[in-house]
Amino acid sequence: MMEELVLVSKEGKIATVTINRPKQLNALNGETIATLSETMKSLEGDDSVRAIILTGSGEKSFVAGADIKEFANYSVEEGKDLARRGHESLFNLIENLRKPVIAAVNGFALGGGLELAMSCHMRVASDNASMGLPEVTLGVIPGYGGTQRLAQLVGKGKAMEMITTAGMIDANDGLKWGLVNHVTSADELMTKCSEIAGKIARNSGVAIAAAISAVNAGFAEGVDGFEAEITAFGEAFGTDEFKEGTTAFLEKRKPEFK
Ligand code: CO8
Repeated sequence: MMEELVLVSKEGKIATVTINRPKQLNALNGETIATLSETMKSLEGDDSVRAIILTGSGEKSFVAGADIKEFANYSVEEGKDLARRGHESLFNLIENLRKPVIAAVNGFALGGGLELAMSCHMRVASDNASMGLPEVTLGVIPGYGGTQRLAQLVGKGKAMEMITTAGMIDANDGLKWGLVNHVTSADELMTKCSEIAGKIARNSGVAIAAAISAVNAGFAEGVDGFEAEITAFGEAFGTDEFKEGTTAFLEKRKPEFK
């Protein structure tokens, strides 16, 4: 029987998505990207899910990159098409998902793998993680948003160094550089991610979706992030969750967000 490429499990309001090609270190082939995309869309529409953890199967790798075997013989047009489809169907989708996605980086996060982790809303790395964008060793450049999102996270100088040297950094440098939010032991990784996801799940999902959109607006070309914030802030006053959150505070009880 064919192994499923993407596994989904749910515990309470938290869904865990596991990329499941451990023999290929979870390298992203087209089918895995398409399945991940469908999985994320379905979880976005699932009212029982409030936060998502994304990780890789096995103890060695989050994702070791795009599947080199698949694109090794591509033409210029095929390369462009592959990158554009990836951006649209998965990487931008995750970045703009209405529910926070936490990357649990459990080993190698290289090339498209680091780009996938960077499209998530936050990253927690185990202390055996190695992260880098080695594309220039293959004669290609990061094509799933790495040139943009790495510079946003660690600044232009460090991004230039990582991309041009193709070097890998460990979890502690990732933490120092702002690439990851937390570092844990391998054993504690999923617990830490669940703890963060649990905090998220207690808050207003409607407000969280609006906040994600406002933060992202500041990085979008031709969009005024401050204006986006003002609009989203005002719109929040018309939501049931605003009524519940403020009423609960005034009644000295915990809010119950649906
Ligand atoms: N693609 C395909 N197969 C891979 C990949 C990959 N990215 N990474 C690992 N594998 C496979 C290996 O081929 C090997 O398979 P097999 O057993 O059939 O030979 C298996 O996984 C295990 O790998 P190794 O034996 O190499 O394991 P090691 O522990 O010796 O090494 C490394 C681990 C260091 C992670 C090593 O596997 C490696 O260097 N992998 C490639 C890393 C890399 O260069 N990643 C970037 C790829 S390019 C990319 O991601 C571009 C993104 C943008 C694309 C935009 C659209 C084109």
